[in-house]
Amino acid sequence: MKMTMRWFGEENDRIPLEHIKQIPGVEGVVWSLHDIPAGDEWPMERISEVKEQADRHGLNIDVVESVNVHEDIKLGLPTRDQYIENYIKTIEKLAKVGVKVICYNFMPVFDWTRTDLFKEMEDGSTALFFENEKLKNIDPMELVNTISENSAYTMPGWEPERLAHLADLFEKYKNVTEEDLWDNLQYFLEKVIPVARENGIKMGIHPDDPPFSVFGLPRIITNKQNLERFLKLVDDPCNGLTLCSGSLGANPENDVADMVRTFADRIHFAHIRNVKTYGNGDFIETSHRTQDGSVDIYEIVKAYHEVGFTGYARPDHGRHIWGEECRPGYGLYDRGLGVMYLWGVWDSLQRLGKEVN
Ligand code: DNO
Ligand code: MN
Repeated sequence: MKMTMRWFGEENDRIPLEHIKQIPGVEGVVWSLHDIPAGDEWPMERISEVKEQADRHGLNIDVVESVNVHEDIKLGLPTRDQYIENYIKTIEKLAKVGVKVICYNFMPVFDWTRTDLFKEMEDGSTALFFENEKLKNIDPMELVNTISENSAYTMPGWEPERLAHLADLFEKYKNVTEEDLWDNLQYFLEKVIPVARENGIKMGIHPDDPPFSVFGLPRIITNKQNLERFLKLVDDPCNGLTLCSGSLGANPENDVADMVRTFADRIHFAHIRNVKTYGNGDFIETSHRTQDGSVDIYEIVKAYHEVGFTGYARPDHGRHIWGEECRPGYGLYDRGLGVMYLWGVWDSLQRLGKEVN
C-alpha cells in the first residue's frame, strides 16, 4: 500500500507540503489543477510546476484527483468529442511527468454533496453531515446559500460560476436516464482507456457520493453490482476503481471489504474513511477509527492486506479538530490521524502475517 495525501496546490491549500511530508509513511500528494474548468486541456507548464514543487519536498505526484469530466460527455451531447479529445491530451501530458493513476467521477452536475459542512459534534469538533430529508425539501440554489453562509469554501461542483448555469444544466438532464448515463460512460471509456493503456496510466472512477440519486439526477456508480457492470464496460486492467469506503459506506447495504476482495486487481486507488449512518439516509463523517462509525475500517484494511494491495491509498475526508481552520473535510490534523490509524492496522497485520507464515 502506497500512502498519499490529497493536496489542493500551493495557492489553494493552507497546508504546506513540508507538513504533509512530516506525516509518517506519506510518499506522495494527490493533486489536480483545480482552477482549470472541466473539459479544458491542462497546460504542460502548470503540470510541470506541480511536479517541481513536489520534487522539492521528496513527494511523488503519481496520483491525480481529479481530471473532471465535462457535463457534455455525461450528457452525451455532440460536443463531447472535443472534450474527450482534450481529456486525452491531458492524459498524455500527465504521463510525461510520471503520473500513474487518474481519479475521476461520473456524477451529473455535482461532486460530493452534504447539507452541512461544519456540523457541531459533542466533543467540539465539526464534521461533514448529510441530512436526507433536508435535501428532499430544498432546491439546490437554496442549499448553496445556506451552506455558504457559514463557510468561505464551497463543495466541489458548487462553484458560483457553475451555479449561474444550474437551471440550464438541470434542464439538460431532464430526460437523461440511468441507462443513458451508462451509454455515455461507455462511449467515454472506449475512447479514453486505450490512450491510458498506451501511456501507462490507470484510470480509477470514484463512486457517487452519496451513492444514491440527489435532486432527481441519475447516479450509477453506487453499489457492487454496478461496479461489476462498470468494469465490464471496457474490460481492461486500466479501467479500474477508486474504491471510496466513505462514499459507498453511506449506504449500509454496501459491504466495502467484500468489494475489496472481489475487485482487488482493478482497484488502483483506495480512499479510506468512516461514516456513521442512521438508517434513514443521513450520515455524518467520523474519525477513521472503526469504533467511531458504521464502516468496518479494520476489516477493509484487512481485506486490502489479504489481497496484497500495492496500489495507492489515502485517508479521505477528516473532521475539523483542534481548532483548525480548513477547507471542509480536508484539514491536516484528522487526516494525519487517519493515516496513522491505517498504518497501525496495516503494520500489525503485516507483523502477524510474518509470524504466521
Ligand atoms: C469523496 C471525495 C471526492 C472525490 C471526487 C473524485 O469521497 O473523495 O471529493 O475526490 O469525487 O472525483
Ligand atoms: Mn472519496
